[in-house]
Amino acid sequence: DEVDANTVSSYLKKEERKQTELFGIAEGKNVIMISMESTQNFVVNEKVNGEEITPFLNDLIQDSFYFSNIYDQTAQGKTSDAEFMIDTGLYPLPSGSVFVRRPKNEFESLPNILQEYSGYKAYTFHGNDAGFWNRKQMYDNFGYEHFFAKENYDVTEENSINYGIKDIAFFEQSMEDLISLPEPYLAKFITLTNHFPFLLEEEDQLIELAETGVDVVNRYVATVRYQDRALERFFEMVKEEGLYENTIFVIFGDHYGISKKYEAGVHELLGQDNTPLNHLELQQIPVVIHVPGQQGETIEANGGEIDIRATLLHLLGVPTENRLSFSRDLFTRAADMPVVFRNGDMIAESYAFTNNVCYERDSKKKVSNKNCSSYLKTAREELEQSDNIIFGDLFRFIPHAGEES
Ligand code: GP9
Ligand code: MN
Repeated sequence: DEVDANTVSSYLKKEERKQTELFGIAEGKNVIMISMESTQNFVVNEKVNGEEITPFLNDLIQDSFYFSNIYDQTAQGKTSDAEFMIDTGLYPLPSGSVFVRRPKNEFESLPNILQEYSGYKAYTFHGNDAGFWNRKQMYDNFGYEHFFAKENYDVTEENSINYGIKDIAFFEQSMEDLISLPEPYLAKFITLTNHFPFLLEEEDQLIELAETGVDVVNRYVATVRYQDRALERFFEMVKEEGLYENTIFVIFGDHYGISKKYEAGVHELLGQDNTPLNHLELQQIPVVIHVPGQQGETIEANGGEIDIRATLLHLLGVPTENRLSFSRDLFTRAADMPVVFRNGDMIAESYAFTNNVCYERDSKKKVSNKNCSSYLKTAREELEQSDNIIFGDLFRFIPHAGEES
């Protein structure tokens, strides 16, 4: 209730939020967000048989902000957890998906913030059924104007595989609706083809399969490569339609694609040992923010998927001082703030905690758990406060930034 709401408010307001010269560089631009299914960061700038897995993304990164140390923080809600973090700035739940468990809560959603800030309208494009992950209901709650889901697309045997319409057809068929949206808009695209078990017809195989001992990984390389081609096609069309210049593009992997069960293939591909620390590092997802005309820069700071939201708001010039959110702008994120995982793991600047062991990251050596304890305390507090907000539906009691408090 209100007492809990005050506790959460004061916890989050302790933190200082800094401005940089990048604040507002994308002010007023349309926002195109692309959630790349199951895309891990190890594919970026990696080659198989001498061929880049993601040639388009690798090129784009040259002219983009590339956040090269960002971790997947999703839990059982998978794609929906990724969406939830970015749309609300809260952590996913310890079990299940918030989309399914708490679709009627009050949230300070990204669509609502952008609407309030500058009249943005928000839309989602995705080839699966509108009811999957209870998206339709949650999107209505978040304030999306419309969800262009499966029934919006011409889905045939020919143009679909696995979960549904293939990414190239998906982007091509989305264009007509994209160009008709009132500006400014937030348009979220969620890809589908690079989903386990990573199936692809031969005609769509644009790279030779990898040759590790794990077929899932060998196929993954090809579905990621196909998705990369779909992104390239999308950018071609966006340029043809004259939408490119006035848009900020936020592109990220939603979560891991290769689970522990198949990870030996990744270790083999990358020539690394199977260690708990390597497994933890493989939870990195690519995060790329492209602002046309802006010089490229790689930002190596540690961060989590949840931080994408504040980073975008920073570039759009939306003040977040009075927002209650666990998202921290990646340009200024404090180095000693751990990246928090739902399974009890955490990553800090010099230490990482996984499988109940504290590691020194530089030496990769096990060290006394004391070295991790203050970070673990922060991690527990973060998750507890976030869970309290969700389970108590505390935004009902917290004045929104736009309102008088
Ligand atoms: C389904 C797609 C995949 O619509 O988003 O879901 P996932 O299994 O990754 O949560
Ligand atoms: Mn997913």
